[in-house]
Amino acid sequence: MAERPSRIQALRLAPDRRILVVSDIHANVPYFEGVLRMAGFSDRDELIIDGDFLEKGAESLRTLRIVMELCGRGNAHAVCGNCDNWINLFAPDWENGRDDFVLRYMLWRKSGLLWDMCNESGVDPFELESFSQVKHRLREAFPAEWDFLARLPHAIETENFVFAHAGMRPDKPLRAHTQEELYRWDRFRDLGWSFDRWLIVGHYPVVLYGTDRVCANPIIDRARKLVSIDGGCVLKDDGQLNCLIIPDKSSDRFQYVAYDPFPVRTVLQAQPGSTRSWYIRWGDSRVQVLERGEEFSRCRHVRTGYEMDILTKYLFSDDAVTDCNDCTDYELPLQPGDRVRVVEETSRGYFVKHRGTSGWYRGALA
Ligand SMILES: [Mn+2]
Repeated sequence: MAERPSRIQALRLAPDRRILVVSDIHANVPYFEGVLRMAGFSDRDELIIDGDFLEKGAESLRTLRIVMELCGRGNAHAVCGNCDNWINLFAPDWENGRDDFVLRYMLWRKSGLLWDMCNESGVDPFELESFSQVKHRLREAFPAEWDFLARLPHAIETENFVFAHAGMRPDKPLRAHTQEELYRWDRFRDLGWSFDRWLIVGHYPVVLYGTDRVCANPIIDRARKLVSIDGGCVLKDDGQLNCLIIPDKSSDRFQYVAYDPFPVRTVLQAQPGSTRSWYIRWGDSRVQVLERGEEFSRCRHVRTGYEMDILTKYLFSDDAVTDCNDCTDYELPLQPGDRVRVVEETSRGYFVKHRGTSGWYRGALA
């Protein structure tokens, strides 16, 4: 794949304005609207949309138009993530062999920007001869949308901050980065790099950095000036959309709010919290089913041998060895009066979130 130069946008901000940062909206309009409401977003704030506002969720084209509308007002600024880079379909060095791959992706997902554009414009990808025809029809049908995507920067910089979707190299000037070096890093935090200016990234759900428990809140690493904010919106059943709040362009006294749609209830009994737990997660989710039950199944995590009961509906297949949804047996330490967000209600208690951390609560809720 070609190494494409990046576009970097330098942003001059007025003092005394909050900077709100959201990433990885992934076409989830209710979460996006929910988190902006919680943050009290208004014309007096700046909003950075730190990449991956498209794909995976239900409403890519609608999300794009909302982002375009916000950016058109002047106080919102979007960064291109790896899921937003559709304009590269029309790059001179685009390899036509990749068209097939894109078409297969579209037909498999049955959602996403190209799918939505086909639906709205009445283009049937099966009727045209090649994907090349499809994409050129879509380009003609949605000029404003493609123009917006073509102008998206791959990073936004201010005096004290860099907003890039996935990461950057500390040893290279920002403007010398390729697109991929800004929007495609896995486990970026594990590289151990530190930065002179604060680097704010999304892309890699923060929950995946956990080992024995699951927390979706932003990870703020003061020593390395690195903040990871992807709360796993759309990708995780118990995920959330985080909004990092920078109080002013020269402040690093960060706060955040997080949106998820789960009902909030009140804990009635104290629970000590587990001393031993495990988190089975995406990419490392192969389990052996020891005993399959209707609601829960006893499973052994193949790589570690750790055994736990997993909701049977979280198992991906009926096979004896299968992958499963992200899950944990962690029991949260809770006090009466604690407010929790209920993700699952089962015969063995509630799977809840407390301050961003997911786990089981075996008692009663008001
Ligand atoms: Mn991404």
